[in-house]
Amino acid sequence: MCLCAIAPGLSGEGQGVNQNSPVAGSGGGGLLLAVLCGTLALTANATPYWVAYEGNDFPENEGWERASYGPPPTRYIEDGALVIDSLADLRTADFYYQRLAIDPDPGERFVATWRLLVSETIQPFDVAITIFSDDAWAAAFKLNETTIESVFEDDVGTSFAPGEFHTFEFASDDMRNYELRVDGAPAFEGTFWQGVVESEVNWGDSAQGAASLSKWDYFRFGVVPEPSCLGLMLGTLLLSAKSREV
Ligand SMILES: [Ca+2]
Ligand SMILES: [Ca+2]
Repeated sequence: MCLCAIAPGLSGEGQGVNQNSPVAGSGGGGLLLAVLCGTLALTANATPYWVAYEGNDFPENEGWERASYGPPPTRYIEDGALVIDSLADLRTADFYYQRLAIDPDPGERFVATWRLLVSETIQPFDVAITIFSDDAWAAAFKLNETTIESVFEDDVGTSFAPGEFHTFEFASDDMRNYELRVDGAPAFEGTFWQGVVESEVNWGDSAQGAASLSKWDYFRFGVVPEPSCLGLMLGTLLLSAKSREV
């Protein structure tokens, strides 16, 4: 199996982006060795923005690109979650990606958050999430029933209880360093790896040679104001309101 071969899809317009608000959105991916080097036209993306897939329909119906290799998995929507069941065939990979400019500007933060249950995995890992910055720095995570690990770093990861959904939140101010929280608590920090693929977010069954049963309650990403900036803005607003009162 080759998780490190996770690379972006072959077609590329980003779409389904909901600007300005953490609401609903869209996504799709590729499993080829990274051969695309910024030659695809990207959708201009004013920041902040927010894209949210909520598991109520298949991702390709909500603006995500789909990359599927080998026999298609069994997929269905269950209780507002997308179920991807590839246990029947190790050759299957099936994942979803958006290609668009994703980086935060100064004073902003890139965030990706997903709620996921990996019920079963054949081979150590099959499910993965990859984030490629606009200048091709990459962070990727592979998950199984009990573990999330950084793909491009050694011994960076954490474990969690099996058999239940967990919430993961990835955040980066500079697309070089990141922090990852699990169920709201800080789990680990890490650094991006210099790759060759630009401007993509993908998630799903990302490996051929491995199989899994995963349930995706949601996958959301976007750029939001940094908490400190938000506080500063609010403070300024309060001060100006107070000065008007005087
Ligand atoms: Ca697979
Ligand atoms: Ca959901």
